[in-house]
Amino acid sequence: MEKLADLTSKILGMPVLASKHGGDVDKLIIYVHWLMGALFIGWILYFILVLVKFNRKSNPKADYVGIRGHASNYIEAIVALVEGVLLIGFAVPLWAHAVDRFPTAEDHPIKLKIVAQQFAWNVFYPGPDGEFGAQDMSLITADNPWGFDKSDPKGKDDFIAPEGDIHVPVDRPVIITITSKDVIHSFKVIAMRVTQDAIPGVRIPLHFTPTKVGVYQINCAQLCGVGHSSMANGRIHVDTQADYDKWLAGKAKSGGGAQSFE
Ligand SMILES: [Cu+2]
Repeated sequence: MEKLADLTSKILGMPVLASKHGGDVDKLIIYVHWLMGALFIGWILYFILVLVKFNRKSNPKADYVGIRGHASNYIEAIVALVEGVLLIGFAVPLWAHAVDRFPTAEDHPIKLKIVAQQFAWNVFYPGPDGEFGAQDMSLITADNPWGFDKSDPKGKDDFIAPEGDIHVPVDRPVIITITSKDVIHSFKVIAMRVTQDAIPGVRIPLHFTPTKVGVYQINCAQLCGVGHSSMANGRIHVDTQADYDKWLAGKAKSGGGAQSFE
């Protein structure tokens, strides 16, 4: 089954996979394709059967009773059973993983905040201390557009990743809290098999664990305006832990601090 799934993945041209849970997402997609393929063949066979069995030559007179066998009931039951297995066995656990089973402090997750806007991703890092400084809407001014509380010591080392470039270490869970500054956007990283709408006024967390070092594209999956396509310039750089530490240290040296948000 595993080999057949790999082959199907190649036939379907599935995109690069670089996250831990992504394999299960792909499996669900592949199994749904198998079911759809079986239904496609089944309906075509049924169509041919109907053409042959119920044509005018073999049925010159209409039959008011119709089919007496129970084959269709059995087939229907089997299809419903397969659909039930896909739903309960694959889709529900995936959903539970996405919304319920967030990494805990013991998993040492990387925590980020993303604020989408027309047409860019503002990526906030908590800095070496791993904690974000306080934010409050009432603090928003022309020179403090994100409303950071500059008296909060936790915020001193926070920084914003330039040009929507995210750096994360490989094999460590990433939790991103997503919101939007203006319209509805959608944070989508195909390689990580994650998609989450960015909605103004709502902060929604998502999580994934990157498994492959590399650079992956971020897409906006909601048509958000004329510059929508330029949101695809965002990148996730999955680094080795050493490279990530180096990058983080460089950021800390460059000043960091809530001031750098201005
Ligand atoms: Cu967008």
